Order: sequence, then C-alpha cells, then structure tokens
Amino acid sequence: MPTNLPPEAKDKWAEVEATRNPKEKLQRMQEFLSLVPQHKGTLKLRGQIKKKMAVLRREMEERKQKRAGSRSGPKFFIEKEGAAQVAVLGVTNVGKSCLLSALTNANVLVSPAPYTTREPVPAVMSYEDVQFQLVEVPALMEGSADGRAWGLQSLALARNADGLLLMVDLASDPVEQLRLVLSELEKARVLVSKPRGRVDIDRRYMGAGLRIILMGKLMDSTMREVEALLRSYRIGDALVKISGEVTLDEVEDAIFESTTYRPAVVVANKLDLPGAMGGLGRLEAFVAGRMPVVAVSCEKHAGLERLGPVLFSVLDVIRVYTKEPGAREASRHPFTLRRGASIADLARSIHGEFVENFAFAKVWSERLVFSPQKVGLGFVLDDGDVVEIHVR
Ligand SMILES: Nc1nc2c(ncn2[C@@H]2O[C@H](COP(=O)(O)OP(=O)(O)OP(=O)(O)O)[C@@H](O)[C@H]2O)c(=O)[nH]1
Ligand SMILES: [Mg+2]
Repeated sequence: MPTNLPPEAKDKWAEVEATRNPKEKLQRMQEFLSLVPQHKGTLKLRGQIKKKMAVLRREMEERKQKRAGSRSGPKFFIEKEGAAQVAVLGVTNVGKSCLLSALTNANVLVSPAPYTTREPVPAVMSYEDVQFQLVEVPALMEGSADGRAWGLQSLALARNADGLLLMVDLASDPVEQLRLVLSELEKARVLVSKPRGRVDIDRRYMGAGLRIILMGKLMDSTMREVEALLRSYRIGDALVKISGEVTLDEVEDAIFESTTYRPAVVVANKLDLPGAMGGLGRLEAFVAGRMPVVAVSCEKHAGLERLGPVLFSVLDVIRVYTKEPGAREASRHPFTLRRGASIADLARSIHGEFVENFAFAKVWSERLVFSPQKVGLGFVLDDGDVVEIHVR
C-alpha cells in the first residue's frame, strides 16, 4: 500500500538524513512522525521509524554510560570467527543452550527456568574441515522488535550474522513459536526467504548527482517514476542499484531502511517428547519448503549430525585448498569462502600483498577440462578447488 506522504513530511525526512547529532536527529524524527498521516498505508512506515528512534535512544544511553565509566551491561557485539557466523534464535526454553552444549564445548547453562541466557554466547562447531561460529542469542519474545527487554540487541545480532538457526520446541506449539520469531525478524527488516528483488541506496557527496542502475525489472513503475519518488525525498546525490523484481513501494521502503536477507534453517527440538511428531507435521506444513527443517533432540543427541551439511549448503560455503608453487601436495586445511568468491577474494584472505603482486594462478579441479588451468584474479572458485598463486 503506498504511503502518499505530504511534501512537508518528505522534506522533514531529508532533514533527518542530513542530521548527524543523535539528539537533534531524534527530535527531527519525532517531527517527521507528526507529519505522517495516520492511515493504514503508513502503518509499516510508522513502525519502522519508531523502531529507529528506539535504537537511537538506546545508543545514546549506552554512550552516556560509557562516558560515565560504568560497565555498560552485557557485550552484544560478537566478533566473527570461522567460515560463517550463525545466530541461534528462538523464544525462551526451546533448547538453544542445550544445542550449543551438544555441538560445541561452550560453557552454557541449560535450565528449565525461562530467560536463563541473558547475553550472547559464541561457540565453535566443526563440520568436516569447516568451522561455524554459533552464537546463542538471548531469547526473543513478542515485542522484541519494539525494544522490549534486550530485543533490539538480539535482533541486531541476527542482522549481523551470516545465517540463522530458528529453534522451536516441538512439544509446545512450534508453529506459533516460529511465527513469532519470523514476525519479530520481519519487523527488524530481516527476511529469511530470498527476496525477489533488492534496492540499494548509496548516498553520495553533494553534487554527485543521482544515478539509478537498473539491473532487474520495475514491476509497477517506470524509471522516471522512481526518479521522481527519490527526488521528492530530496535524494539528489546517490547511487541507486535496483536488481531483481522491485515495486515502487519497495523503493520507498529502501529510503527509510534496507531489508537484509539471511538464509535460515529451522531446528525443531525436543523430538523425544510425547506429541513431538504431531508438532513436526504441523511445522513442516507451515514452513512448506521455504527453509529446511531439521528435527533433533539436543538432550538425547539425536538428529544433530544433519545440521553441519544443511548449514554448509544454505550458507553456500566452499572449501579451497591452496598449494605452494613447487610443493607436491595441497595444504590439508582449506580456506573457507562463500560461493561466488573469486581468486581475488582468496588472495585477499591469504594476504593483501597477494592481490597487489599477483601474477597468475593455477587451478586444479575435476570440473575443468584441463588441470591445472592458468587463471586470473576474476576466476570464480568452487568447492574442492586446489589453487596455486604466483606472485611477481
Ligand atoms: N526433553 C527434552 N528437553 C530438552 C531438550 N533440549 C532442551 N531441553 C530442556 O529444555 C529446557 C530449556 O533448555 P535451554 O537449553 O536452557 O533453553 P534455552 O533456549 O537456552 O532457554 P533460555 O536461554 O532460558 O531462553 C531445559 O530444561 C532443557 O533440559 C530436548 O531435546 N528434549
Ligand atoms: Mg539459553
């Protein structure tokens, strides 16, 4: 539904974007909200802005605490490690800690009391020669996305992760639990199904001009209308990339906040409890193939062996083995990259100098007609490739 904002509101949003000082920004956002008409078409937008304001308020508070020298509560940012960071999400008591304790050597407290885990817990899970970092995220609940309890920080963790494990308890209405988690994620602009299209608005310095690159298809508008919409929000200096299938509403959404896509796997836990099989049937019907569903019992260590391969495939991880020029065999420890990575990405993850002084690379692979093949930085790698990099 279109928002049809009055011009004053659009002008005000341009002011919000131009304001750096958090306190003033908050003030302008409040003014913006008062200019947004209260009808169904603006419901989502108003929610979004309120959330942004809540985030800003919390950031200001944290900064204040830091300045005052007090320990500013639990640490919610987790440095990435391994091939990918995977956030373990769910309502309370579904067995998130139990999963970590079954798969990793993390020191976590598993307990029937609700809301036991109150800060994120990182741990490393190995699958063949790949390491995934699992992060137990403090439980989500109704209202997390509106700032209830530690909800905003938990959702920020999900947004920052490379993939998600959405965990439910098969013995207590798993469909309702999953619905809640998906709805809080959606409010935080995190999608678990690949969107049909995407809009990236990269704001540029004054005078840069407005450039729109259409790599996909506009479903209900013309380029001229897209440009008019952007200009009505005073966006005159930006690089806008549109890929896939995109509607005009989605362009407008992107002006306020971008949506991110995170691949997800549903972990259906407590398969050992009575009634779990019925729950699993209803859950699978609800998910309807949108994401893989892995049924497990963390307590009985059952079904867990499927998680590694499923994560490997949804996260599109590939393993590449490097070889020193002249050596007879490749290193047994692979570099892990995401699908689509090129020789340049590999070179960068070994050492920055490898890109600067790159001469050529040789690749051994069964998918090539001849091995080794001499390739350049742009060559796209695949799982199992053996690569030898030559520098000048
Ligand atoms: N029967 C059964 N109980 C389980 C299983 N996994 C976890 N539990 C129990 O469920 C309760 C909650 O487990 P936790 O791992 O602490 O759950 P959590 O999701 O980390 O919960 P919070 O951190 O409190 O939000 C504990 O009493 C566990 O023993 C399982 O596979 N089967
Ligand atoms: Mg826990």
